[in-house]
Amino acid sequence: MARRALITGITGQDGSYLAEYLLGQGYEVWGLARGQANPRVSRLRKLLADVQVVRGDLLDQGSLISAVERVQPDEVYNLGAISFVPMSWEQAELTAEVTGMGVLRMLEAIRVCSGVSRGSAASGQIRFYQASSSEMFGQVSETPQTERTAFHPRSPYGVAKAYGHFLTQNYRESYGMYAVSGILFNHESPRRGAEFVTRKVSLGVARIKLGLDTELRLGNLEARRDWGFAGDYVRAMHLMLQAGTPEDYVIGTGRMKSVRELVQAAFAAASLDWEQYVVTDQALHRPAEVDLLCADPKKAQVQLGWEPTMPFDELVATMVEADLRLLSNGGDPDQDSSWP
Ligand code: NAP
Ligand code: G4F
Repeated sequence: MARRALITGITGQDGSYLAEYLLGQGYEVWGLARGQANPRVSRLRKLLADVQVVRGDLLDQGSLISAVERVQPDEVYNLGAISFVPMSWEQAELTAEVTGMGVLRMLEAIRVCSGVSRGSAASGQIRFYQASSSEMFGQVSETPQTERTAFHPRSPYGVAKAYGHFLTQNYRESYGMYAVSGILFNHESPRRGAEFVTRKVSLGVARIKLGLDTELRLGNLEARRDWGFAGDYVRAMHLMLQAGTPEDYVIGTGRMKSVRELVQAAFAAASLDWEQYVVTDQALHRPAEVDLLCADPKKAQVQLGWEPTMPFDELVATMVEADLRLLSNGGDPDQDSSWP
């Protein structure tokens, strides 16, 4: 019988790549989607008709229990979150509820549905993946960051992720559950939300190239990130749940670039000079910035055999080309119109 996976955050970037990957591996894939008429579900269905959808919300414990009872998954991937860092200052409580407490609700749903209690054997149980984030490192104490680097989150989002991370570890230790966290560094693709800097830049470049805009307004150009391709990172999620023992892993490329270098690469991909178009705006700076993030993914390379495949320049060029195609064909990224 096909193995069954339940993915929260199915309508997001990673949900789509993970669903695509697991379907290719022969899984029966179920996605948890919220709302009574979520337009992003139809976008997903256009891309991946074989994904089955179950309604539920990380804010609603009962809905998660019902989803687990209905799907009877072998693996649960908790990707659902308020994931945009600036929004976490504007809606800190909601971020704590969805991104933090949502992890508790999902773990409880699994625990209750598999009859796990303190001291009970937890063999043959549902395996759980938590989408932890390099944002937990925040103001970094060392570079590159490993599984042992201390956390110093710099946003309500980072704090909520740290709660989810420690809780996942705690359920593993308290109940013997197979529950792991992937500490993923920034990963991008043509399906990335338009609010994140890589996609904001690739869309901005495409608009300027097509004569639809004359400038691109950005915040801090000096921040540095370790950017990889989302398609590579979902393979790591799956590998973590196939390992003999449940452990946490850092996933990233080990290479750091600044936002300025991202901008240069993106404009160069469209044969444009970025300095003619980019305007910096103090209003887009954050109350507390994460200045740099750089992964040491050695543990995942050695223990899981995981490797990233797409270099930074290729990733950026791929995103610019995809947005040139999207806009040339009349697509509207703000309307969640379609996914490449
Ligand atoms: P994304 O595109 O922003 O997707 C977020 C998903 O969460 C969407 O499907 C959204 O559904 C869902 N969601 C929001 N509120 C929810 C709620 N109350 N109940 C259930 N689902 C809810 O994020 P992503 O880039 O795919 O990232 C996936 C996960 O990895 C997130 O947890 C993110 O924090 C984490 N992460 C991402 C990165 C990265 O660089 N991409 C790095 C480290 C960690 P709607 O469509 O209904 O809004
Ligand atoms: O693309 P960003 O918004 O991503 P950020 O904040 O690093 O968070 C992403 O990666 C995390 C993993 O480290 C995930 F957990 C999280 O869910 C999300 O996927 O911003 C990247 C950098 C920041 O330093 C920001 O200050 O780009 C800088 N930036 C400069 N101008 C900008 C802009 N960011 C955005 N979104 N918009 C700008 O105009």
